[in-house]
Amino acid sequence: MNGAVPVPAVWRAPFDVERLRADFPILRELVRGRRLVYLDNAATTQKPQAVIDSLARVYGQENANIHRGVHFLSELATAAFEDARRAVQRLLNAPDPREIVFVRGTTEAINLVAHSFGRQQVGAGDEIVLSEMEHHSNIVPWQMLCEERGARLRVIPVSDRGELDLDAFERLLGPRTKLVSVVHVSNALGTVNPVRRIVELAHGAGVPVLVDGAQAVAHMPVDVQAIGCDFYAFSGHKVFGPTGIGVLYGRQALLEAMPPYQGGGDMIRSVTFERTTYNDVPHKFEAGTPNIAGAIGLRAAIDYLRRIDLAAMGAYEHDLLEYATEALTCVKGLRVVGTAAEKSGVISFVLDEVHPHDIGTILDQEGVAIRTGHHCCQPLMHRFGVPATARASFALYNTYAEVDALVGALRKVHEVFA
Ligand code: C6P
Repeated sequence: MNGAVPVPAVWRAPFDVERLRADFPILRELVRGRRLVYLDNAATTQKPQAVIDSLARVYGQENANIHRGVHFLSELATAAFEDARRAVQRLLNAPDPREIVFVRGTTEAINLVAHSFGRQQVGAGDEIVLSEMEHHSNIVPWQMLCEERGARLRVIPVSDRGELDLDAFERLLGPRTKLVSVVHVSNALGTVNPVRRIVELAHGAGVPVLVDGAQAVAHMPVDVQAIGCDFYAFSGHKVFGPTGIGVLYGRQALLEAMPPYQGGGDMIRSVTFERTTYNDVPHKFEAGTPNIAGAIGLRAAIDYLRRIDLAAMGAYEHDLLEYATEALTCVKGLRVVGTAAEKSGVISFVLDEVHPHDIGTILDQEGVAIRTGHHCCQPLMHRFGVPATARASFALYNTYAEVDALVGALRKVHEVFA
């Protein structure tokens, strides 16, 4: 009953994908009578048994509210929750656990910064720099802030290959820039952005940087100190953890100076009708009962990732992506949207004369799960002149055979539309 998952030694290369797949029970499921081919990992990843077990253990044996009770279970749950915070700190190589704020997900993390840091720092005429490839979660909160404050968004353009124009970025930085907020890995293109360089340029102009890491953490080691960013956001459900839990990393000095985001229990030190004083960071930003089981489940996912040789995983995913890109490029009438030199995990594509939703529906009949639509990146779709794309997105448990199944299913699309 201690909430900790034993961590065996790291698995060494060669990357044993079949052994990994056995850890994910859903991959044994049949969909429409066929073995599931799950290629929608950018939307959400599947969960290893260790994460599923951790949730069952919390609710079956350890459930209590945290930071409140003096009883045994409450102390146990509090310790497990705070252990989870330290596990996230280690995952991101953050200097201090107080820099890890638990939130619902990437969306809430960005909203927290927009409401708290944004309202404090951004005034009329100020500017926030984003990129053309941002997810709506990293556009709309800033747009709402700009509307409220009379500030404006400046947008880093994206090239035809799906890469950021860093010269244009440098020109956008100016005395009115209050924050740069960019995605680490694009969910719609797969582009891996040079976040370290972006931070360097922004800091050179005295501007803090938020990195949206929603699509990065499951695919590469992330080191917030090496990146040098001021804020980093990700969602638990995209790194093999539960939904409803996510993380905002923030530099301690910034978090200390920021006002609370929401008011309520746990974020206070003392309350009278005249005045409230606030708790220390990170609790100042965690009003109300948090997703306790979610944080403990996320810790189980992090422990699971710690057992994996991330360098071998990265090499495997890279080869799989290359194989898939080549295989898809051979499909008649198919065009890949997003051909950046540095890519991770995602292939977006369009097929002549076939609407992406029709592709998705026909693939589903074959047991192949992909996502179709604008991927919450309407400005990016506009940039590429398409209303939507079909998107296959990969994770560490996907295989070459599944890529072949995708290609085979795309041939069925051709047959239907011939
Ligand atoms: N992208 C996709 O299918 P939440 O919903 O808060 O966990 O994550 C939001 C988010 C923010 N940034 C990026 C880069 C993302 O990819 C996402 C979620 C999913 O692409 C759902 S739209």
